[in-house]
Amino acid sequence: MSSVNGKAIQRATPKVTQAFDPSQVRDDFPILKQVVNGKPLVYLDNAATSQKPQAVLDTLLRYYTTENANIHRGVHTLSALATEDYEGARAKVRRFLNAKEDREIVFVRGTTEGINLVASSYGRRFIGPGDEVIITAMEHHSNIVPWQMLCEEKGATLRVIPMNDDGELLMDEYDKLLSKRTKLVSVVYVSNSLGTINPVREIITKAHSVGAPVLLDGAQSTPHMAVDVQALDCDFYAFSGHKLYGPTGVGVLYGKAALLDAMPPYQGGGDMIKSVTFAKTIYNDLPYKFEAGTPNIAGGIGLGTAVDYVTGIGLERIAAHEDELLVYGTKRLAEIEGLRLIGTAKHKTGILSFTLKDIHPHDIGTVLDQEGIAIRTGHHCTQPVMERFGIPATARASLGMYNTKAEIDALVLGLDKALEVFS
Ligand code: C6P
Repeated sequence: MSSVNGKAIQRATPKVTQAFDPSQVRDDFPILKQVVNGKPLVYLDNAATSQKPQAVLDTLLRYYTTENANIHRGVHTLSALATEDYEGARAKVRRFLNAKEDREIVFVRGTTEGINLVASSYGRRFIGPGDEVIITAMEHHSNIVPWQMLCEEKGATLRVIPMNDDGELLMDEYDKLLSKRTKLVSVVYVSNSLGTINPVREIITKAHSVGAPVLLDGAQSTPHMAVDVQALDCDFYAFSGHKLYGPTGVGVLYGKAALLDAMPPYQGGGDMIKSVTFAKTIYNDLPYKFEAGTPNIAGGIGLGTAVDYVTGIGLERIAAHEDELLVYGTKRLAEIEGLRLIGTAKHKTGILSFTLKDIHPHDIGTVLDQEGIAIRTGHHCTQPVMERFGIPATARASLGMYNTKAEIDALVLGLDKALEVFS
């Protein structure tokens, strides 16, 4: 364990694992060779979306140049090839998450759609007046608004687990919120604006003790740590391909087969049916029941390649590297006078969210952009988190597998420049 300003920083992966040298992977990402505003690109906006390795780009090109066709429909060769690759990608994701069966892997547009699917389908069927849904104080809007909409429609109540000043959940408060009224718990695994890794195993065990299923928002955990949905025993798990070095417009909802089976379809249309007459429609089996219409075929296949790529390097090694960078970045930022780190949980991943004196985060972002450094500024779709810390916005550097200590140094130099410009 390392220490910054007397504060212990616990690593995301307790296992001792050999971190890798990021120069080994940087060559795989063509965009990183880009010059932006006359400076080499320093890409520190990985929580928003990560860059794509050549292998993923090649897959997209190969798909469109050699086998583009609709899936599950045609008898012709291209359709068979595309179907085989798309279903092959599903099997890769199943292995990646260690789900029991391929039919538990539903392709969606991303985390947002995955959560909306559960709120619309599971929520509408199983949540009613007087019931309660529990979320946390650090949710992304996509894990707040769908539940608010559902609760409003059903006369149910949304309960929120509060957090402390470090951005850690108050688990005693969670215990108090749980009751037989709790019908679902939906929690972010890793916070996008604070970097906190939540104690999801404990959250799940406690929710199950009152009979409530748990959805994990895996948007920020999936790219940074190995996830085993069976070991976690979560009931639903949603993530986005584009944060996992895969294409945009595709993501995954994992659900336990028994739950998915009991849920009504989310959307109606082609592919989600076995037969249709004007009198009655028989729905398709899992997972197709939830995949109405032509999906993002290239995206799904590209996500399969991203999974192969990440697995080839090893998530433990990626996490070890990012942890090392997080410790280094936390220490370097602490040296800057007037910088306030937002999100100082003991257990966190590579998110460095901060304010700097009274400089508006957008101004910080603009100065850094002139230096070729990409970060995100704003509320990061977590307005309640900003409110909790009494700030309108933060500047956020978020780390990926290809980032280096030299890039953290460039960030610090850029922040010195911002201080110079705005002091
Ligand atoms: N966070 C960020 O810059 P989509 O847009 O569906 O791929 O992911 C939504 C989402 C859900 N949960 C969490 C924890 C997230 O971080 C995100 C996306 C990006 O932090 C864009 S707002």
